[in-house]
Amino acid sequence: MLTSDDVDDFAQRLDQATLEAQAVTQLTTTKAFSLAEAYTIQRAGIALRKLRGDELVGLKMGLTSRAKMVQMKVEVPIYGHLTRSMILEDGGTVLRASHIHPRVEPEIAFLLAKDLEGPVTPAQALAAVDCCCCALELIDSRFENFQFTLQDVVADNASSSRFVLGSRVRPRDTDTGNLGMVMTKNGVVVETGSSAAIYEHPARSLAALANQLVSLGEQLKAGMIVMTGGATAAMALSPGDRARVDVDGLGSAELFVV
Ligand code: OOG
Ligand code: MG
Repeated sequence: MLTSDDVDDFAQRLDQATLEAQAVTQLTTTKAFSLAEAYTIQRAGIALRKLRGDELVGLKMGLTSRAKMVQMKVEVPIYGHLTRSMILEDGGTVLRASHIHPRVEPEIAFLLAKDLEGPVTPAQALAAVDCCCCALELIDSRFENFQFTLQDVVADNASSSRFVLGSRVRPRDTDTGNLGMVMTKNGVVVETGSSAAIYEHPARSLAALANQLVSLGEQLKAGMIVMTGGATAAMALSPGDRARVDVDGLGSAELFVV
């Protein structure tokens, strides 16, 4: 079992790694910990961001598609916290030097009109949605070689770094269940897929998040953004790259790396 000093130490280590863009060794090689403890470390890390004036704007699901589970060799869906400083406007630029080994993945995001409390079915979860949009998530594991165990990646806030929401929002009754998704790098198609890859349906990912939060004392609130998880494997980025996602009926989102 971790002591509260262990939790603080691990959260600080990951926070420093983020601020300095320096990879660290997986935490679990220092001391084993449970999944519940991993989420405690994650929340401690978010508390450190809040001390710097950052604020919670939403939550994300991760490892909800087979492609992501296979790529990362972790087969359990997880969630993380999204803060205001992670928002990048559509077409915005990120510095390669501020990241360790950035990757980008195509996603569907929901904006909530109402508080959402589990247990809920996907249909009930959708009733709390205001609108949906396409999104890109920039992930940047704080661990060496982008390798981690389930506990490590949860402690590391599910590798969150930045995210871009597409500007074309669609109403909640838009069926996001099987939309074609194309991700390009510098105009060249790198990944193609369907939103069906996201936990069978992005709404199912949203419901799973609400249901997971029940036992953890956290809530999905009206106004929050929920990223439902990458539909394909993530794509590595280098300076000069332009990454873009196009989703059937939802438009596009893009970002640049310098
Ligand atoms: C973990 C985060 C996964 C997703 O959409 O599947 C994730 C990782 O791949 O580093 O955000
Ligand atoms: Mg993601």
